[in-house]
Amino acid sequence: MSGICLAAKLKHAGVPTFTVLEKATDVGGTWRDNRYPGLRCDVPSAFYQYSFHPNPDWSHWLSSGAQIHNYIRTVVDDHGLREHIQLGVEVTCAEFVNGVWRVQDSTGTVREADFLITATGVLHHPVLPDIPGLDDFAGTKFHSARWNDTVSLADKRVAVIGTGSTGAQLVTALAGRVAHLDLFQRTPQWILPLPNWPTDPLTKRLRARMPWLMAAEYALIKRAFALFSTALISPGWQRWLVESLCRAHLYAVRNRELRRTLTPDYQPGCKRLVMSGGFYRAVQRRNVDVVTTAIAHVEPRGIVTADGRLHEADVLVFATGFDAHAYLRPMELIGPDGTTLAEVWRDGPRAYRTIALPGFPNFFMLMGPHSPIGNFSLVAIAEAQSDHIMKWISAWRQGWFSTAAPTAESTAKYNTELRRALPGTVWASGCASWYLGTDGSPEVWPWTPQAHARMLADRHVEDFHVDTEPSAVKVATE
Ligand code: N01
Repeated sequence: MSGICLAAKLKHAGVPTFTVLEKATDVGGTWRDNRYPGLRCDVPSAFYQYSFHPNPDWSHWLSSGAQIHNYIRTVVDDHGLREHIQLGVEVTCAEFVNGVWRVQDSTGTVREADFLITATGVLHHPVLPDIPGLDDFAGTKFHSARWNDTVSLADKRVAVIGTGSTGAQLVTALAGRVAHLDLFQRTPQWILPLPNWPTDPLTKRLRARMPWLMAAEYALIKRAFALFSTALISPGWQRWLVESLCRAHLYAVRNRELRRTLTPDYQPGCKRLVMSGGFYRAVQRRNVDVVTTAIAHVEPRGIVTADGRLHEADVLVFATGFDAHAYLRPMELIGPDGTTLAEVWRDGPRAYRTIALPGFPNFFMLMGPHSPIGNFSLVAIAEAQSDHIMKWISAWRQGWFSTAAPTAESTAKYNTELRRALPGTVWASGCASWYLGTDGSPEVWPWTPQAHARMLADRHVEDFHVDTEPSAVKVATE
């Protein structure tokens, strides 16, 4: 999603030579990889889209993953990006040598580039649980992000492990389609009721005829989500409102014991808030059990919990999330002085203003460390970061510099301010989540998304080591 965003901006700016390298055989990133039943984006489609490519035809207020994937493919075609994309190319290493990035793929082929930009996503590497006996299971098992379409789930006993956004969407979609469903819940989740409805044909026609209507819709939802994000970064009435809505929603669960089982003991938003209008209905079905006893091991017939009970299953689905901190990995980056990314990030991923790294010239990241990823539209974040990167590329094309990288001092200063703000956020209020780094500190943006956009509106050249030498030659030959 973010790579295509930047590619479109490069194309619009008339940059003649750029290449997008993609290891898979199709574009779409997370919307290509995730195909599980019930997958929807919980950010409204009128906002979860590129502002430069509004789509009047979204079928729903919250669209399906398949529809978003198709939208991204359409953007690729409509903006003439296909010719710039090389599919099936997995980058293994990139090294900055003699003023250029030498980018090596898994076949050993090397491409040279003046700028290297990574758009490798945050939730990319599925995590499988470390449960004894998993390999002994006689049925079918797979991770939610590697959905197995060859297995028919009707009339099957399905066990779902995990109750994050994925688990909630999966259970809502599967409950009515399978013989029996066991949901293994280690920690309950707060669920904000978010309704979904189809877009009526009149709205689609109005959107298509009046683009300003779509722009207004985009701006309105963006504002609402920005307001929501303040609930996450500081205490106040917004946080109280979110908590009240979640607590009231719990009363959709009629059975007191089940309601108690589903009630978290941490603040809403501490773990990534789940948005669902149907999850509580699904778990109250006769054929669904919420299992809270810890999983002891797996045996051929199913899952055995710590109380010795066997929960028989034909299919095991791991909705157990992703390694959110493996930015860019296993790719290796090597700076001009031989410093590697592995060395720089030994204590966790740190960046300058979410987009750059000291010691790595002409290198930028989309969705880099501490990008605002808490329940906001990542498309809007990708656009703000892409616009910023385009400012640097445009300055380079005008011959203003040859290489630029943030200074270690400016990066340290930014990270000090960031770390000072993190303890006040809801993510640091006491729960385990994928937002937390290995040091237990949240690896997310502790201010508003507007503050992120404002920060990136300027290049802050004073924070960079800027080399002005040989650029003019390159521009003359471009
Ligand atoms: O993963 P998660 P996800 N035994 O990490 C449990 C985005 N997203 O795929 O809480 C038992 O949130 C774990 O339990 P616990 C969104 O940003 C967006 O659901 O650690 N359980 C947890 O319940 C989201 O946050 C959409 O105790 C185990 C679950 O697995 C992110 O993706 C849709 C376990 C993992 O939850 C990731 O969501 C879907 C074990 N060994 C996803 N290991 C949109 O709509 C883990 N768990 C935009």
